Amino acid sequence: MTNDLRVGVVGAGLMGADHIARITRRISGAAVSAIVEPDAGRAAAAAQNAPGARTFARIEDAIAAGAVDAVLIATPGRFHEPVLVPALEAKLPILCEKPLTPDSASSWEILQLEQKLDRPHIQVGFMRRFDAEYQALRSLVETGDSGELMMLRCAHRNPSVPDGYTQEMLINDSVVHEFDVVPWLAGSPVRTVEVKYPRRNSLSPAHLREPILVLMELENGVLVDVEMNVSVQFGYQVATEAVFEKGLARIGQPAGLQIWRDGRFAVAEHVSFVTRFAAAYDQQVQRWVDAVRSGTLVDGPNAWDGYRVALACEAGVKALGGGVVAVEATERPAFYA
Ligand code: ISE
Repeated sequence: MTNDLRVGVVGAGLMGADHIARITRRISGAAVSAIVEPDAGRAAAAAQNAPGARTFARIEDAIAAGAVDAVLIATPGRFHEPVLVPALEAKLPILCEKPLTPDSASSWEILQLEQKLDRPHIQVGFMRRFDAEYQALRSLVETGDSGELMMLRCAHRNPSVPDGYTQEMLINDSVVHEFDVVPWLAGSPVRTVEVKYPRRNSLSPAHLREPILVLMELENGVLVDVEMNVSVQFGYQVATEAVFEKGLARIGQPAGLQIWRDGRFAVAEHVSFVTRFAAAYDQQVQRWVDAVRSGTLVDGPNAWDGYRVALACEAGVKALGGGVVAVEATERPAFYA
């Protein structure tokens, strides 16, 4: 289609390949025009799902070739900044997978660069905000139908993690999602973070001490606990129970076909975030594409949200070593209102 938004996808690993297939098959108004990936084999494999896309080793080459109208960054977080900078300098709209950058100092630098433009250009890929159940829970909090929210009890469970997954990644790669979605749900920033260690799972990789229990206190007094557990073996589960003055609400329960047979009851469970959040990823990318085409550029978490999350993660990593750690308070610049 002639008027499709020409998206350059940077990174063709698990998430990049998933986004390339998504844009090609399920998103309207956009096409993958460029795949930026230094690994030629990976680039070629991903290109099978993106007819007509050109491949480049560097984002600068794709920009110089005039091959992209917008950029979707799906590399690991430590490679985001070298893509964000040239993309912002070229004034391109960006959807950046989480995290914005790996630390608050580099996220701050990105905010400074973005504020030279006429409006925010970066959306951060915290896809949980596009999950229908999370949205319904947020509406319940906002309407006050069940009274005031008092507590959130969150479970974040992965079946297992790859060898390269470190202790800090429990916070920076996993709880990073709760650091975004909890303030969005509860309408209040995180004030403090604490980490507690239950008995260790003997099935965890030898270098990990987990599961962990992350406790957050929000500025409005809501208390949150997050069971972060990356060796549960049985499947992938992200669930929340919200405790209100007049009731409870639950999201993230197993859904779909229920089977009773041979004296047993079964419902399928997810085994990966790719399927658990597939509909949320679709919504996120479709709304971003629509926003870019309409000139709004961002429809979801922005770079300021990404910066706030980076501050919370820094507190969370410190809290892995013990104690209650405060998250630096900040004032949102008018640019991000
Ligand atoms: C992974 O990077 C994700 O973003 C998933 O949503 C999360 O559940 C997982 O723990 C992370 O490793």
